[in-house]
Amino acid sequence: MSITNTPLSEQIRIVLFGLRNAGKSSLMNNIFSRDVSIVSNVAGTTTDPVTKSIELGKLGPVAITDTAGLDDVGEIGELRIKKTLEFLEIADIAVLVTRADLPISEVEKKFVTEVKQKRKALIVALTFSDRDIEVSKSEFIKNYKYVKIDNLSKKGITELKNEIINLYNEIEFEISPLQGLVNENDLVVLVTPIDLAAPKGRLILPQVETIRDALDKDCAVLIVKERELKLFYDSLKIKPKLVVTDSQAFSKVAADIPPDQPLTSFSILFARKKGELALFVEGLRTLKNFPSDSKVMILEACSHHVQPDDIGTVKIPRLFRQLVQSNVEFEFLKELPEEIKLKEFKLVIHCGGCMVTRKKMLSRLEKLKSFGIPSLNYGLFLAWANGLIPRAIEPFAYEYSLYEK
Ligand SMILES: Nc1nc2c(ncn2[C@@H]2O[C@H](COP(=O)(O)OP(=O)(O)OP(=O)(O)O)[C@@H](O)[C@H]2O)c(=O)[nH]1
Ligand code: SF4
Ligand SMILES: [Mg+2]
Repeated sequence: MSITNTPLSEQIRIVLFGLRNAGKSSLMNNIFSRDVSIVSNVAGTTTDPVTKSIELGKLGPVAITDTAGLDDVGEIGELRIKKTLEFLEIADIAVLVTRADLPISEVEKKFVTEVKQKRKALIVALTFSDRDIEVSKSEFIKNYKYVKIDNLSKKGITELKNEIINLYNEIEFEISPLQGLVNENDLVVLVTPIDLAAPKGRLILPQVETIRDALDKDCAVLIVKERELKLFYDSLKIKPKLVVTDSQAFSKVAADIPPDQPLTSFSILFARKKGELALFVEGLRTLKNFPSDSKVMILEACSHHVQPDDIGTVKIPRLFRQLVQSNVEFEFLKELPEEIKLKEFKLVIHCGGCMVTRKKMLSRLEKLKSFGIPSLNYGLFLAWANGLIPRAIEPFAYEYSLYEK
């Protein structure tokens, strides 16, 4: 995706923070090689945040924001600081811009503590490196990733960009549930059964996130239970771009809508969001000729309340024994076991991972990959068990091509 068609909400956010006159706007202009922000020696030149997008290597399009000084003064100054700190909430990478020739200030120390508390990635851009470095500043930067910058000669700019790109693995960057699947003004239908397993009075996280994502993408959303789907679907005047259903209602939903209607499940959207749908699709291969007397791990990522007909402990083992191999032993775990034990498993079926970060999921899946243990997730397994593969992965060109192979 290029900068122009990647919504800002899906770009990695890099924010330049620092005291007034630290050289933030000069740095911004040097990163973009043109005048994006106003530079002057008057403290407090930048009053409103300025955001621009740029391609940065494997990070793809990133949005960089220049902010007002963290030490702004007066009533309006305080409001500006508040506004600046709001950008810390959405920042994936915080760049602290600080002058080499000045001592570290309390404001900067406090800011860095906050960045750490919020577990954001941090880089220190040491501006004015054309001057001698002050003692307390040189002590301070030892604790952080830093790059020496001279904004006047543009020294250090490429290095800073590279350091930012190197943070790739530290950023918990997830694609959004509907990314690349819908465009503005599309209609998305979400099918959300309200059964015994549904939490009282609210929707589950994957549903809420998908609704929000559709709205962010300027789509309309029709939310129905599986029982009402047919009635409302048949009365629609425009064809939905995508129908997303809870895995458990998959067969009913598929039967109630035309075969050419793109359809997938929340679990599959979230398997992709965590980054490894392709791996799970490859995992489907092991279901053919699954060895008897072998062990299957059911791996969940949090301790949710176990229901009477629980997906992980009851439904999946039952379906697996019926459809894949009756003679298998299941183990139910929340963490990957030690290596000796891990090697005993022929397959791992992971939950949707809705409560954990992509980083955590990826590190688990990487480990399984390194041991040559295939993995699947609940959504994909249930879709397969209900005979809906390949239909449920058709909306994903790459993964679908893997399946076709
Ligand atoms: N010598 C030297 N001067 C610099 C450097 N970076 C910025 N300056 C100068 O410092 C002054 C302030 O730079 P700005 O980029 O406007 O600083 P800022 O952090 O955006 O300031 P505010 O918007 O007021 O918060 C300007 O006169 C710049 O030319 C540097 O690396 N070395
Ligand atoms: S993280 Fe996994 S176990 Fe926990 S609620 Fe989400 S899908 Fe279920
Ligand atoms: Mg400025």
